[in-house]
Amino acid sequence: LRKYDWKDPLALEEQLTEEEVSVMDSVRRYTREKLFPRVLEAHREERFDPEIMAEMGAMGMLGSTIDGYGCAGLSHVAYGLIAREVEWVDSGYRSAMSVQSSLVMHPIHAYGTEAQREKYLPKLATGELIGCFGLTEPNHGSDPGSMETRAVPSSDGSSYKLSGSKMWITNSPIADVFVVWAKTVDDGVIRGFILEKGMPGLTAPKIDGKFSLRASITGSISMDDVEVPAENLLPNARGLGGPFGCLNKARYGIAWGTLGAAEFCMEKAVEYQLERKQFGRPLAANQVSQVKFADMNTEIALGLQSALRVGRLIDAGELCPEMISLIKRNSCAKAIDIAREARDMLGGNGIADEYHVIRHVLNLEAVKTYEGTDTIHKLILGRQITGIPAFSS
Ligand code: TGC
Ligand code: FAD
Repeated sequence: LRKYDWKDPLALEEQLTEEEVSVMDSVRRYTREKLFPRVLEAHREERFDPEIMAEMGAMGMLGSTIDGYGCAGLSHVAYGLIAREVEWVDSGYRSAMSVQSSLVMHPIHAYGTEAQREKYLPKLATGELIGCFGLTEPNHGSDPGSMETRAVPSSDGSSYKLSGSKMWITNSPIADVFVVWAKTVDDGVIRGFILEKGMPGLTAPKIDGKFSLRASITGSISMDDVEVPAENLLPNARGLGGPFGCLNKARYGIAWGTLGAAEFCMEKAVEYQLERKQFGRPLAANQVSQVKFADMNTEIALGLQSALRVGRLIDAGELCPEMISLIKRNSCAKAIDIAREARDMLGGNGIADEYHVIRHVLNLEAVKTYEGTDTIHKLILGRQITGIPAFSS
């Protein structure tokens, strides 16, 4: 009989390739030795250190599924494993990595010209350039199809003038490259544009006072007649399928990442309850604690298996957006339940940032909301089950 390993209950590691195990191990070393020691202060001071992008770049963690242009050309399973290790430390660091990889490098690679790929991808891969993705607007979050940002083509077709604003944009205050989605006024079609820091009329102020993802920087984007050369249009994206193609990748990464946060919280609760004694014995000796640990272990193990299954399908060219909705919302919901339960199991210490669990609880609130809220992903599944879209009349 095999021995049960609660740190890898369904033997996930045996289902990985040698390369995937090696990526997981080296990213784990980096995140635990170099990222984890910084996160407490970063969270307290609401600060993201851009140097982290360069470090991730040096590790091959940015745009890791892209072949060429200085990228690692890894499998989507490896990308998921990277997200899991980073989010074990903090969802905000995973945010920075996934925006750069899935929401900035992916659209340039998938929808851009060869010249755009060569200009931007190598520097985004090293972290020398930082990118952001502007889809959400102050008045349009779950319903990006109603966006108000407009792109007016010049009479000679050599440029576009972009006007509008984007809200809740990860990395925008420190971004060099902005992938922005706007409707071209002549046809009302959503198109993607690459904007660069310093373009006249473009500003990206920071949003202060977040109680979630404080180690990630978030801002808005304001565009006041920003003149964008026509060569900065992403030619191969038309309609909502463009931004959603990017969201598929990022949502998939979140499905792995949030389980990393859940693993951290469970490990912390086990360690704490084995050490702390009340009524003359370890808290972990109570049946109620063991039942909670069994539930956590089960949800994490099943969640990781489902993320692995979807990753293997993506690598086989069988991406199914609804499967991604299923695992994104499930991982977020299970991770937030586990983090809250772990917080309770640490008693009063559970609310102290030095124990890190409350930070994960707070972070997971935002992760449950961005990239499509829990409700929106349920409605995406509901539409497939019933054939009736419930978003609007
Ligand atoms: P709908 O009619 O469903 O679709 C419009 C067009 O888009 C296509 N499409 C997709 N294509 C690829 N992948 C997907 N997942 C797709 N979903 C839809 C669809 O085929 C159609 O194409 P066509 O050619 O027929 O026009 O559109 P809808 O307007 O009814 O939208 C429905 C809904 C609610 C599902 C959608 O709007 C939605 O998903 N809303 C959530 C918005 C969202 O996720 N925003 C995320 C912003 S970015 C972000 O949060 C980054 S956080 C980063 C971090 O820090 O980690
Ligand atoms: P709303 O759409 O106004 O939703 C409010 C509530 O109503 C939610 O509970 C929702 O589930 C519910 N709801 C909405 N429609 C329906 C319906 N039809 N039926 C039932 N319930 C419904 N966006 C980007 O473009 N780029 C980024 O980099 C980015 N980073 C982010 C970082 C952070 C920290 C946060 C918090 C958000 C970020 N976002 C980003 C925006 C994010 O994607 C949106 O917040 C999200 O899509 C929800 O939109 P909203 O906030 O406008 O909420």
